Amino acid sequence: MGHYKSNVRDLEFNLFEVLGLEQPLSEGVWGDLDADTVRNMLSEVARLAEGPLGESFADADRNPPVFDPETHTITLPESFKKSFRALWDAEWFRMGISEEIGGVPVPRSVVWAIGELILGSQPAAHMYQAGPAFADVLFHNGTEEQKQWAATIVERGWGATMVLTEPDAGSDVGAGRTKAIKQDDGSWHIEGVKRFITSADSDDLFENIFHLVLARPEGAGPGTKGLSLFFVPKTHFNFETNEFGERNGVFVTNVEHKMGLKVSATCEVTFGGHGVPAQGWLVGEVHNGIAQMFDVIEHARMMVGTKAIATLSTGYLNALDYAKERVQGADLTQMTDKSAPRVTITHHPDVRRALAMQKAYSEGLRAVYLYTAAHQDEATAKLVSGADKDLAFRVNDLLLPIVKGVGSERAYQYLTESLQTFGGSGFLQDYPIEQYIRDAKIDSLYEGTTAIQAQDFFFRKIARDRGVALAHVSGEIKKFIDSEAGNGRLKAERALLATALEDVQTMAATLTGYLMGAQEQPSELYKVGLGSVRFLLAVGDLMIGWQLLRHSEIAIKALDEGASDKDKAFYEGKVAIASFFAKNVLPELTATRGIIANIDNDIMELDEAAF
Ligand code: ST9
Ligand code: FAD
Repeated sequence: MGHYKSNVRDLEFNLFEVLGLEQPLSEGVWGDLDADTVRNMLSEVARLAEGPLGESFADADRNPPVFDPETHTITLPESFKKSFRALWDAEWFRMGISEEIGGVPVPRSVVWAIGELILGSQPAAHMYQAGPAFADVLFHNGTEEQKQWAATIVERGWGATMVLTEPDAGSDVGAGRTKAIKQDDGSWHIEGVKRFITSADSDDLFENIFHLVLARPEGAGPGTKGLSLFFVPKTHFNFETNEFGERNGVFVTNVEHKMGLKVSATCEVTFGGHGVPAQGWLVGEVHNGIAQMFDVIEHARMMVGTKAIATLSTGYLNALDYAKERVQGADLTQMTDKSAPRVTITHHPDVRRALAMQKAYSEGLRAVYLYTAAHQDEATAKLVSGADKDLAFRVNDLLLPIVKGVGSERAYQYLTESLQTFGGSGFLQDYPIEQYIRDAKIDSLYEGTTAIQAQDFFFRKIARDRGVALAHVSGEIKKFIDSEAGNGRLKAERALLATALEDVQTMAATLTGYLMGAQEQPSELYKVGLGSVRFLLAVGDLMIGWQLLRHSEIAIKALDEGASDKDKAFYEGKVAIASFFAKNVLPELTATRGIIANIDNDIMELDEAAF
C-alpha cells in the first residue's frame, strides 16, 4: 500500500449528490460521457494514484533531480519516471482540452476531481504533464499556424513551461527585463535569465519542450502591459513536417535545492547566453502577453489550490488511520484511576478536535474547489447557482484566490495537526506527513503568494467587479440560510452562518470604505493591505461553513430516507462535521470583523529600525 489515501466517496458525493452532475451528463452535454463512466474514471484513477503513481513518492524526494552543467540537462530518478509513465500512458491529460487538438470533453468538475487524485499522490507528475493543457492555451490564443503546433504538441506529447519570474521580478512580474528582439523573418530573439522555472528540463520524459515566455520587445513600455508572450521550443522543428532541427538557444543553467516537492525540477533558464540565439514566436502575433499568460495562470492557480487540498486530505486520512490504532493513556473520565484500561487516542477530546478540524477543512475545501470548477462550465454553473455564462466567469474569477490562497494556507496549517496526531512518529520519515508538509509549503508561495491572492481578491475580484460576483455568491448563501434546510435540524447552524455572512459583508464594506477614503488620504490604502489576508481567510471560512452545511442538509435527507449501512457513517460524519465547524470556527469571524473595523496604520508608521 502506497502513501496516498483517496476519498472517492466524497468526490462522488460532491459531483452527484451536491452538484447534480447526473442531469447534464444524461442530457448529453459532454457527448457520450455518462455518470457511470465518470464513476469508473474516478475509481480507475484512484487505483493508479494509490498504486504505481504514488509508489515513487518518497524515493523521488530522497533522490532529487541531478543537474549536469556541461550538457544543461537534468536526470530524474528512475522510480519517478516509471510512475510518470504509468500516468502519461493512461492519457488523462486529454480531459477538458479542445477536441480539435485531441482533447476529450469532460466537465471541469470531473477534470479537477481527477486532478485531486493525481495531485495528492504525486503532485510533480501532474505538473510534468502540463504540455497538453498549455497547448490548449496556445490553441486558443495562437495564429492558424500556431494552432497546428498545438495539435502537434498533444500528438507528440511534449513538455511545457510557463516562464515569468526573474531574479528581480517575482510578485512584480512587470519588473521583468528579458528582452525580445524582432528578426527580419518575423521571429524574435529572446535574451535574458529567468529564475525558478518548473519542468524546464525533464530528462527523457518528452522528445521536446516548449516554453511560454514573457519578454519585453525592444521599445515596449514598462510594467506588465509592456510584456509579450513568446513560444520558444527547446529544439527547433519544421512547421510543415515536424522534423526536428537544431537545438534552440534556451538552456537550463541551474537547478534549485529545495525544502520539498524536490522531484519537480525548479530551474534557472538562460535565453540566448550560449552563442546560439533563443528564437521565439509571438503568440497570436499580438502584443497582449500578460492577458495571454493569465490564461495559463488561471489553470495553474486552480492546480496549486487543488494540490494543497489533496495533500491535506491524504494527510488527514493517514492521521485518522493511525489514531484508530494507537493506544495511549486512559479515557479522560478515568484519568485518576491508574489501572483504567488504555484506549486508542481517538478517545481523547483533543485528538477528536484535531481530527474534526482536519476533516472539516479537507472536505470543506474540496467542496469549494469543486463549486468553483462547476462555474468553469456554462451547463453546470446554471445548474448549481443559476449563473449565466458571464456571471459564471466572474464567480470563477472571484473564487480562484480562495481555492489557491485559502486552500494553501489552511492545508499547511492543518497538515501540522495531521503530524501532531502521529505524535513523535509524525516527525519521522517512516510516515508521509513530514514530506506532505514540506511539499505543500510551496503552495502558498508560487503562482502568486497569499498576499498577492488577497489583493487580487479584494481589488480586482470585488472592487473592480463592483461586487457583482460576491453579491451572487452571498445571495446563494442567503437563500440557504432562509430556507428550511435540515428539516428543523440545522436551525442553530443556519443562525451561525447568518452571523458569519453578515460579518463578511461588513468586512467587505469596511475595506471598501478604506479604499474610498484613499482618494482623500492615500495612506488609507495601507489598511486594505493590512486586512486583506484576514479577509480572504474569513471569506474562505464562510464558503467552507456554507458548503459543509449544504452537505449536511443532503446527508440528513439521505439518512431520513434510510441510507444503506455502507453509507450511514458517511452521512452521519457529514452532519456532525458541519455542525462542529459552524460552532467552532464561524464565530471567530465576528472577531475578525472587529479587527478589520479597528485597523490603524501604527505599524506602517513604525521606523524599520524598531522591528
Ligand atoms: C509559477 C508556476 O509560479 C508554479 C507552478 C508551475 C506548474 C506548471 C504546471 C501547471 C499545470 C496546470 C495544469 C492545468 C490542467 C488543467 C486541465 C484543463 C484543461 N486574472 O493588476 P494589474 C492581467 S509561475 C486575469 O495592473 P500589475 C490582466 O490582463 C509565476 N488576469 O497588474 C491585467 O490587465 P487589465 C506566477 C489578470 O500591477 C494585467 O494583468 N507568478 C489578473 O501590472 C495587469 O494587471 C505570479 O503569479 C487576474 N487575476 O502586475 C505573479 N490579474 O487590468 C504574481 C492581472 O487591463 N503576481 N491580470 O485586465 C501577480 O499576480 C501580480 O498581482 C501582477 C501585478 C503581476 C498581476
Ligand atoms: P517576492 O515577490 O520577493 O515576495 C517576497 C515577500 O514579499 C512575499 O511574502 C510576498 O507576499 C511579499 N510581497 C511582494 N510583493 C508584495 C506586494 N506588492 N504586496 C504585498 N506583499 C508583497 N515562476 C515562473 O515564472 N515559472 C515557474 O514555473 C515557477 N515555478 C516555481 C517553482 C518553485 C519551487 C518556486 C519557489 C517558485 C516558482 N516560480 C515560478 C516563481 C514564483 O511564482 C515566485 O517565487 C512567486 O511569485 C514569488 O516571487 P518571489 O519569490 O520573487 O517573492
